[in-house]
This record gives sequence, C-alpha cells and structure tokens, in this order.
Amino acid sequence: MASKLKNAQLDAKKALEAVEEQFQTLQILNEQGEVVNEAAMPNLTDEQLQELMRRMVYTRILDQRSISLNRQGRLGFYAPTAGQEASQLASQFALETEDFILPGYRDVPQIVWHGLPLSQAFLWSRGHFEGMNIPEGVNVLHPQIIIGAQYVQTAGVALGMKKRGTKAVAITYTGDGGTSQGDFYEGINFAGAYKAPAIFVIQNNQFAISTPREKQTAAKTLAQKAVAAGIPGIVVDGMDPLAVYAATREARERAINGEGPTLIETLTYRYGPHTMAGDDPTRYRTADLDNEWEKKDPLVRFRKFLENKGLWSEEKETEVIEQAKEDIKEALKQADAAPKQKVTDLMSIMYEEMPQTLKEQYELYKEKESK
Ligand SMILES: Cc1ncc(C[n+]2csc(CCOP(=O)(O)OP(=O)(O)O)c2C)c(N)n1
Ligand SMILES: [Mg+2]
Repeated sequence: MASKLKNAQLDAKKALEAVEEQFQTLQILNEQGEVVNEAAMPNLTDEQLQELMRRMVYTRILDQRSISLNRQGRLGFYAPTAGQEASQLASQFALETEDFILPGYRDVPQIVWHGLPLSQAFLWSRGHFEGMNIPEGVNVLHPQIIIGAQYVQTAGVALGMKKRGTKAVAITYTGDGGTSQGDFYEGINFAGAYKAPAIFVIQNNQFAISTPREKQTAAKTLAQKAVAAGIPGIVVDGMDPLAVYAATREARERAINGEGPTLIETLTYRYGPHTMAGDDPTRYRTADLDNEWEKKDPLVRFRKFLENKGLWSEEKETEVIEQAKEDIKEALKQADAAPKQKVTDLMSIMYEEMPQTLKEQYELYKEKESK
C-alpha cells in the first residue's frame, strides 16, 4: 500500500513534467532578424509587414514623448511600454475592427491603434473623464488599473459576443504578476467552460513592479495555467512580432470557429520603470539583465528582417518618427483644449437616470459652479 502511494506520487510528478515539457517557446524571427521557423510564418503582405514596423517605431516615440511629458507635468499616470512593442502591437495587428480590447494600464498603445484618438489617451492619463468617453465604433474599454479584473470582464464580453452571434473576439492583457490573481483564474475558467471567443494575453515582462517572475509561482511557464482551465495555452517569444502575430491570429481563428479561448504568454521586458510614479528599476534589476533583453529588441530584429527584404530604410524610419512627433503635438493641443472638468460632469455621465439623492447634490454643485 505504502509503495503504491509512493508510485502514484512519482507519477504525479512525471505527469507535471510531461505537461511542462509541452510548453516550448514559439519563435519565428531570431535576434538577428532571420526566419527560423518557416512553417509558422504568418501570411502577411509586404504592406502589412511595413505597417507593423511603422506602428512599432511610432509607439517607441510615443513612449519616449509620454515619459518626458509626464516629467514636465503635462501628463498624469503613465506606464512605460518600450520593449513590449511586439507583444502589444503584433497581437493587436492580428485583430479586426469588430474585435473588442480590454486593456490593462500598460496597454494604451493597443487601444490607440484600435481607434482611440491619441488626444483621448492623453486625457485618460490626466484623469479627465473625456478620456473615457470612447467614441462609437471603437471597440475598446479604457485601461483597467485593478490587476486581473479585465480577465473576468473579458469572459463576459466574449460570452455576450457569442450569444449575439457576432463573429468577433474579446482580447485582454495582463502581466506576469496578474496571473497570481483570483480574477485571472476565474476569467479563463469561465470563458473555457462557455467556449467564449476570448484571447487572454499574459505579457510576461519578468517583473511585477519589483517582484521577479520566479517569486510569482512554482509553475515553469505561465501559459501552462491554461491546462487547468481546459483551454489551449502557448508561450511565444514576445520580442518577435511575427511569432506574436501568428499565435494571436490562430487563437482568433479558433475563437471565431467556436472553439473557445486561448491563453498566450509573451516573453518580453519593459526597459523603463514600472510607472512614472517613482519606481527605480536599478534597485531590483541588474544592468546585465537589461542588456540581455535589449539584445532581443523587437524593433532591431524586425528592422533587419525588413531591410533584408528591401522593405525598410532609414528614410522610412525618419518619416515615421517625424509623423509621430507631429501627431503627438497635435493630440496634446486637442487635449489641452478640453474643458476643465466639473463635479457636475462626473455626475451626469454616471447614470442614464440619476438617483434622487444625486439629483439633489447635482443641483447644489450646478449652483456653485455657475458662480
Ligand atoms: C488588485 C490589485 N492589487 C495590487 C495592485 C498594485 N499593483 C499595480 S501594478 C502591480 C504589479 C503588476 O505586475 P504585472 O502583472 O507583472 O504587470 P506589469 O506592470 O509588469 O505590466 C501591482 C501589484 C493593483 N493595481 N491591483
Ligand atoms: Mg510584469
């Protein structure tokens, strides 16, 4: 009896190892920009490849400008994105306009490329309610600050799409730290049970503020958490735009075909601080680690790949950079022109029909604000 139990325990360990071995990292472009996995190569036209590069270059500039605007006091909350361009933009690039994005606080680039005007993204950063007034036809929510909450919301949005017969998906993003939250498990489990057309992305940038990924879980990969929910999980090189695109596109196809959700772990890195609110990464990361990841840079490898195909040049890059700077200037002007928000504004947008108690307060504030 005792030995039988011992064998069963050994088998359980083996079973776990067998599962973990299955989660190998998908890579298509290596650090030198060479195709190492022709079979997985996504079907993208030259124009689409150029557009994806354009978006990554543009977003790197947007990140640099946002950091300095924050330092000048011209933006509010900002979570830097440099390093995560492939993870963020190649997954968004695999979507269609009708798909719905539920972002976390670092995922502003995806919703901007999905149609949110940049001026509104700036207003959101400033805590202005106009930044959350998403235009009709732009299928995004404003970024979620509560870690993991967007996973539960995504299961609901995806189920709603399924019930309405919409041929679209809901996609969401969290970080490595987010996978330790209850909401993470509830979201993937519920979506799995109802075969909801959802894509759950984990951007594993190795740290949750200062907590390293190794301290987050005993699991060897974060993608393997999909097993418990009974849904497919995949690890991709998150610095490789082609691998991220291919994995997301395939997940989208499965979802649209009624096969349910997928969990995608992108291995990536944020070059900057956690947010602009005083985090100092040198206190918990070494320069060696930073250098190791910077060698994997998504822009560098994609640029090499495109240059080898004759699809990218220094002039093209300069053009994109100039365009980005100009757009940012214009968007800031628009954000600055937004009316100062009033207490009555905050009240009037909360309810379709205001409760009586609020109505009374509303009248009070209206009176005060008219003076
Ligand atoms: C429920 C909840 N707990 C704690 C926090 C505070 N918090 C903000 S960001 C963060 C770390 C998240 O790290 P990760 O999920 O890896 O995402 P990353 O910032 O690296 O993109 C924490 C703990 C929060 N916003 N929400
Ligand atoms: Mg993280």
